[in-house]
Amino acid sequence: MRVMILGGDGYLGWPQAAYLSQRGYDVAVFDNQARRHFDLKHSIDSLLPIRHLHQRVERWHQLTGKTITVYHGDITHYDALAKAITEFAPEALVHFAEQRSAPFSMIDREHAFYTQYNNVLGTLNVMYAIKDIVPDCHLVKLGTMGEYGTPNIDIEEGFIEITHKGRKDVLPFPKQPGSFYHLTKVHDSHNIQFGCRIWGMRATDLNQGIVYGAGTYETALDADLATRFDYDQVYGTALNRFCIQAAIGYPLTVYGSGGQTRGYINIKDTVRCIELAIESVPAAGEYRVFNQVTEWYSINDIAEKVQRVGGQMGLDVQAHQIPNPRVESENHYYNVVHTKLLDLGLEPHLLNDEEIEGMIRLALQHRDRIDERLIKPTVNWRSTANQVTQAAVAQIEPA
Ligand code: NAD
Ligand code: USQ
Repeated sequence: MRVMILGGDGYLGWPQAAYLSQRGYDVAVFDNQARRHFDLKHSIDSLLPIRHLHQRVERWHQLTGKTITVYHGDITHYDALAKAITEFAPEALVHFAEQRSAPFSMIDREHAFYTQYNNVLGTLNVMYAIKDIVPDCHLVKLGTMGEYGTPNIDIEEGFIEITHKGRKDVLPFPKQPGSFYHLTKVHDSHNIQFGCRIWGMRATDLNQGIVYGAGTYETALDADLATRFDYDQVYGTALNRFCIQAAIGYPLTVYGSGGQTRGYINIKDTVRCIELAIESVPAAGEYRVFNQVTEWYSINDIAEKVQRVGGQMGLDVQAHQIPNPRVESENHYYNVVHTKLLDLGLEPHLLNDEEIEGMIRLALQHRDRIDERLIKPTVNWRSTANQVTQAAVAQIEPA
């Protein structure tokens, strides 16, 4: 099967490309390098050194004999996207190519605008490219669990049966996202569902939880195949950040009282979930929603796990509750229905001590690459005068 991966140079996109290529899929990646530009602009770097996309692809070919086709382009520029899709003629399009940081989207108007433009209009282009060029192609779109927010009822898998004034219907589950980024995923979901309804498009919308882990079996084959590992306050996610913090003796940054509960998934399960989605093609006009999550924890649970594992490794790990820079509920109910991917055959890698120890060891190994100034949160949901990083502030006003 020919599969094109939009955003194939990112944290998830690159391991996905390698995973599918290893299993015999004919893979192409499409990326505009926006993520790497952000790093360059703000002097941020991945914990693990990462090779340029063409170097990764070359190394992959040397090691496995397999070819991954590379397209450089921006999904918001229709001509480049249409050209790549016409040339490669994918049977499945996996769409990771979005600005995916909630703090980034809350910096100020420009960052909110960029995020919504890039994600919502980019996805609209992807939908039109499918409709006009490869109408049978299956769109596998990365959404997020954060679309649902934290309602005081169980989170169903995309849809909920409602009885209202004596009448019944199955309707999209209500959405209460917590950032301008998370909102883009809601807008995308509506657009995609509409595309399925009016054009007969086939789509799977994957509401994915927070991904953790430093790579997959494929990226571990060689240092040149490593995927990015973010720990900064804009792109780093909670568990990955806590492991780095534990390694350098930085008190774990628990935002607020730490009762915020979120769904989590190992990066090794992410790549498998996408394969499962690709392999079970929806009917023409079908819009499916899977909750791509395997377990959930509060931030305090995560901090406690990292403290305990760090302690077993001889590290003195403290956790500090700091004023929450976000506007979110810190004490809420959370229970998620997530059976569809399990029914298709997912066997989850659950979060265990070994996984956490592995990430802390990696951070210790790359200790010299960790910039402490990138850890403290500087983006506040309530402020319009945010700075991206402490490093950026320090560059303007040296201490
Ligand atoms: P990432 O930022 O590492 O990768 C995204 C890639 O897309 C980058 O390489 C970037 O250059 C590219 N890109 C962005 N805009 C583009 C555009 N207009 N045209 C072409 N390429 C573009 O992010 P990630 O962590 O790999 O996440 C991938 C997807 O999965 C995102 O849609 C994200 O919302 C979703 N997701 C991620 C997580 C997570 O914890 N990482 C959790 C749930 C959902
Ligand atoms: N948090 C802390 N300390 C930190 C960082 C975060 O307490 O140092 C808290 C946040 O306040 C929040 C929770 O941890 O309550 C999750 O934050 P996060 O930064 O780990 O994840 P989030 O902003 O939700 O975004 C990430 C990805 C995004 C994806 C989302 C999945 O960046 O692309 O969509 O996870 S979900 O959360 O299910 O929406």
